[in-house]
Amino acid sequence: MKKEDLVVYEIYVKSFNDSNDDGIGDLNGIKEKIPYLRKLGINYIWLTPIYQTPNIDNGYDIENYYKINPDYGTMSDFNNLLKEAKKYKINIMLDMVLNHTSTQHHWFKKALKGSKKYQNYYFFEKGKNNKPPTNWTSKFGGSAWEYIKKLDLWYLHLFSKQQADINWENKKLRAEVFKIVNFWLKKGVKGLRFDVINLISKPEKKNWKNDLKYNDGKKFYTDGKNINFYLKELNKKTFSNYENVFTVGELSSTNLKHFANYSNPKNKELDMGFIFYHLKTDYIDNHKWSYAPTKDFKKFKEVIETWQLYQQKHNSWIANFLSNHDQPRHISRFGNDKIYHYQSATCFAVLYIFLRGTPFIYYGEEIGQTNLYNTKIEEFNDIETTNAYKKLRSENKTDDQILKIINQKSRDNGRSPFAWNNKKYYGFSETRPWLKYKNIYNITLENDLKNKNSIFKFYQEILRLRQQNKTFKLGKIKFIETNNDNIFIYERYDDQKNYQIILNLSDKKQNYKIKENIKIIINNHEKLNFNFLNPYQAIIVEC
Ligand code: TEU
Ligand code: CA
Repeated sequence: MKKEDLVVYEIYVKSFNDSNDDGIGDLNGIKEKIPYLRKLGINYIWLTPIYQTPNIDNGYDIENYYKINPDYGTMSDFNNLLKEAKKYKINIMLDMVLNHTSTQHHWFKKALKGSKKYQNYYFFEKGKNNKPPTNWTSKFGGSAWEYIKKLDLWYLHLFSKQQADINWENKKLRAEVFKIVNFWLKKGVKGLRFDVINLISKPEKKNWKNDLKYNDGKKFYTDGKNINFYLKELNKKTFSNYENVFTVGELSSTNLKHFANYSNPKNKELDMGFIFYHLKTDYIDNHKWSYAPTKDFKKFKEVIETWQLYQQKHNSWIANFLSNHDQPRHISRFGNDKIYHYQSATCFAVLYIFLRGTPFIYYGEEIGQTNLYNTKIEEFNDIETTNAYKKLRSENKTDDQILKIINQKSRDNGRSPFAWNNKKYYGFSETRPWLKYKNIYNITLENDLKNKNSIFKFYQEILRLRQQNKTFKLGKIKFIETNNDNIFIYERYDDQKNYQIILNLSDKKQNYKIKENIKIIINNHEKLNFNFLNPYQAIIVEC
């Protein structure tokens, strides 16, 4: 297998399928659905963290990297899942959270007891005049430093205070990390997704400085000084020693150049990476926790085009996606999940699946699962959201105003239990699931398959098309300018073929002249009019 052959399906383990009816998705639940995933046409499953955890950040706070979270099953369940997946020619990609551990991890506990060795696995620092060492902020709100009174030291946490950043400068720590990665590779894991991996290189210890410009510290640790060295070492000591392992880095706030270095094969770092700029186009003044009243595709298209063209030029590789476990559902966010459910689900699928790079499908999008549309604050679960709520309250916003914002932006939107059928809890479980999901439009796989227009079947069709076609896997990409922000057109081509992907991203007809005598390969509407595009119309033509 080559990297261009991968089609990855991300599973939020907690929410996919519950095999023992405790309301929490699990490994056996996933195993039951392997044939379903094969039918869809994917060949890799990325599992969000499956390790022992106190669950402050749903598993992104790891207590023991060698143990399975008992809510999800046992090590033998995991081995069986690997085996079953292999039968169906599906590989497993694990989530490696190597920027921080849970504060319940035994390293951290030893550090708290005063062990210098383990304090040096983390960043324990002296404060300045009863204040933290720097003014940096946590990505989940508040200071990035937490004070430990009995040590009179502060430790660094870029995420919640239960997620302490680990010190990659320390060789011993790095050796421990490589041991963890090799443990899972040895079992037959064939993919690794590295959580916020470009944040692992912090400044040298003596160089802790306040961020005078942005007050958040990002510039000091994003794509930090030794990052390329660490990645090369990780590559060399772990996954390069195994056949057919593919890696993807979550690259938080990186830039074009750094991205290209991480994923250019000649650098021997990573195979590909995620970027998020196209998903920040609905942040108002760069601020996530704001309500975006309209959709603006101008910026969105610009970001995609800029990144695609730059990475093509530099022989690097993008992991393309519109939804994941940190994002609202893209059908609710960019499409119209009520009136144009089928059309917008299929339109946005075509948009990203045919870009140059590897498509990452997020569970549930293949049936057009939507945002939560909660009516009460208490219905939210995610730590980022609950922290944001407190912050917004402190700014004197009312609950109604806040609800409007978090219904649009919360990560919980993307974490609802998969709706398999029309039973009480949608066939996810016999018990009330861990996260409430009202499913206001009653979207289930069962209903979708009964519809004349099935989103699932459309995904099957376009994945088949992509997988059978060299041009979509390896061809070049170019973008066609239009004067219309709602129309998005790009071409995939090589010596033999030339395809045009033509999309109307809006819920209104858009004037557009299509050449006659062309061969239509994909169309998500029954008809084709040569003078305009229907709402959310997506067509692929061979020219
Ligand atoms: O996410 C990294 C990250 O920066 C996210 O916080 C993201 O930017 C944010 O949700 C958007 O508002 C990774 C994981 O994907 C996420 O689930 C974890 O919470 C986080 O790292 C910490 O491990
Ligand atoms: Ca369960």
